[in-house]
This record gives sequence, C-alpha cells and structure tokens, in this order.
Amino acid sequence: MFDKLKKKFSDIFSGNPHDTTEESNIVKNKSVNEDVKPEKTIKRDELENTIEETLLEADVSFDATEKIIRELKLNLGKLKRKVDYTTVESELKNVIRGIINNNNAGVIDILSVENKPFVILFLGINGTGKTTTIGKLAYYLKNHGKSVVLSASDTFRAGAIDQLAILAGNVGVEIIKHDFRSDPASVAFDAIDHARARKMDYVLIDSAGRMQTNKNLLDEMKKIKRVAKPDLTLLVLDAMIGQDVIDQATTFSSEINYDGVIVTKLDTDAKGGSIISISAGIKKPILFIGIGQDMDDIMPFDVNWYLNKIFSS
Ligand SMILES: Nc1nc2c(ncn2[C@@H]2O[C@H](COP(=O)(O)OP(=O)(O)OP(=O)(O)O)[C@@H](O)[C@H]2O)c(=O)[nH]1
Ligand SMILES: [Mg+2]
Repeated sequence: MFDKLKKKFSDIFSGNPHDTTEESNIVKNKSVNEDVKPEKTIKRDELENTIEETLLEADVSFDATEKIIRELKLNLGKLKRKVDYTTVESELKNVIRGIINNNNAGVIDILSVENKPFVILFLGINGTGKTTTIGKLAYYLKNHGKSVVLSASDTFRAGAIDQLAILAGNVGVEIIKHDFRSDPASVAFDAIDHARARKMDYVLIDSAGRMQTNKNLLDEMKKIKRVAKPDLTLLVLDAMIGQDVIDQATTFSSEINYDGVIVTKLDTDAKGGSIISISAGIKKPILFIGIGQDMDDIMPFDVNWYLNKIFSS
C-alpha cells in the first residue's frame, strides 16, 4: 500500500535523486556521521520541483499538488535560516496534514453517538464497495459491543439482497429484507422500526449503485433519505478509480447532501495519492477506509496512520 510514494519521498529526503554540490540554499541534513560526510547541498527550487513531480506521479490531483507546493513554498519562505532536508520533509508533512485535517475537524466518533438507533445510509456508484463496507462496519460495531441491523435496500440488482444476507450471517448481525424490486425506502423504514422496537444501536442501509445519469435511481436515493432520515449519510468511494473520484463525489453532492466518505480498496493503491486528492477535492471528512476484502479490513481513518505510511520518518 502506497509503496511508490513512500519510496520516492524516502529517496528525496535522504538526498538521493538530486544530490549536487552546486551553490544552493538547502543543506543536506547532517546525521550521525556528519564529521566524515562532506556537506551536500541542493537548490530549493529543484527540490520543490521534484516534490511536485512526485505528487503528480502518485496520482495526487493537479489542484491538490499545486496547493501543496504553494503552501510548502510559503512555509519554507518564512524560515529565515537555511533549510535542510528534514525541515522540508516536516513542512511537507505539515502541509499534507493540514489539508486532510481541514475536513476532518469535528468528525464524529461513530462509536460514541447518542441517537439510538443511529441510522447510516451508504451511497455510491456501482461496485465501489458499499455492500462489503456495510458488512465490515457491522463487524466492527459488533466487535465493539454494539447491536446492528442491516437494511437490504438494494432491491434493484439481482443478488444484492442475498449478498447482504450472507454478510449478515457471516458477521452475526440481523438483516431486514423484502423481495427483489420492492421499495427500498420501505425496507429501510422496516429496519429502523425493527431496531427501535428492540432498542438496537445501529441501522446500516445498503443501496443500489447508481450513476449520476440514472434519474430513477437518483430519485429513489432521495426517497430513501427522506423516509429513513439517516443520522449520517456516507458516500463510498473507490480509491482504484484515481482522479475520477472527485467528479463522482461532486456529482453526488449536487444531487444529495452527504456528511462524509469512506474510501475503499486502499490496499490496491500502490501509488498512494488518493487520500490527498480526496481530502483536497471533496472537502468532506473521511470516516473509514477499506484496506482489503476481509471483514476486518476496515479502520477509522487516521491522518497520522496515513502520514506514517507515506513518509519514512
Ligand atoms: N481489495 C479490496 N476490495 C474491496 C474492498 N472493498 C470492497 N472490495 C471489493 O469490491 C467489489 C465490489 O464490492 P461491493 O461491496 O459488492 O460493491 P457495491 O458498491 O455494493 O456494488 P453495487 O452493489 O453493485 O453497486 C467486491 O469484489 C469487494 O470484495 C477493499 O477495501 N479492498
Ligand atoms: Mg452493493
């Protein structure tokens, strides 16, 4: 996961790719053997260009890359003294952290919510991982001592109800389902009713994948939201689709208001930049990330975890 970006940053900040003894304003970080190593230096512009290229190659969107470089230059420019690799690396980290935290400030802790049942609606285009994520999240909540009921509100795709029922069985939570092609909003209504009557903690509502062009399905999505009145609406985004993810999220937000996102399939993101692009482009918090196909391959998103994955120090 994110291996390419980590390797590249590691090379850059250890001074590998652009070592030069030319006149410059960045001094290579002096380490343990500073007495024996000649001081290596590098031009600041050159380093900034290398970082810019690296971000673009890691699939960080153009806009996000420009923003990062702009802020990095600004922060480094404020430093009166000569800067070294370690300073540039830590400033870059700060800039990336800032972009991600900007959206994640005030993000709710799903385990300590007050409403009971707490209703979560999952939306997204086809195949992003909604149904799998619901299974994983049910497992996560159950492992934290919570009671969960799933609402099989993807009544559109043949097999979707069975898929969710199998997941419910595997993780050991309840499911409310109606027949194929029945009204998804009425399934959600019944699931919430069921949870209320039994004082259960969470209702997780699955929904059919839909494209922005599919008017009927978009109307159906709005109806589920109107009827279920979810406490939280989450858009499920697939890290594998690269920068199209921003367009998807923007299109969805023009149709329906959602509170945050779940980014799936990060285990397949060798390049590493999707989290940065999503944070910079969508301006919604990332609540959870999917990191594999097993039921325990989900974790609350943590900016420090991400930074540790892409930076070596
Ligand atoms: N590698 C990996 N695969 C995942 C992850 N999350 C989901 N998948 C896979 O993505 C595929 C689609 O997942 P679904 O959960 O069926 O996606 P969906 O959004 O419900 O699809 P529709 O109902 O057709 O819209 C499945 O093969 C999942 O196993 C993840 O975090 N990592
Ligand atoms: Mg599904």
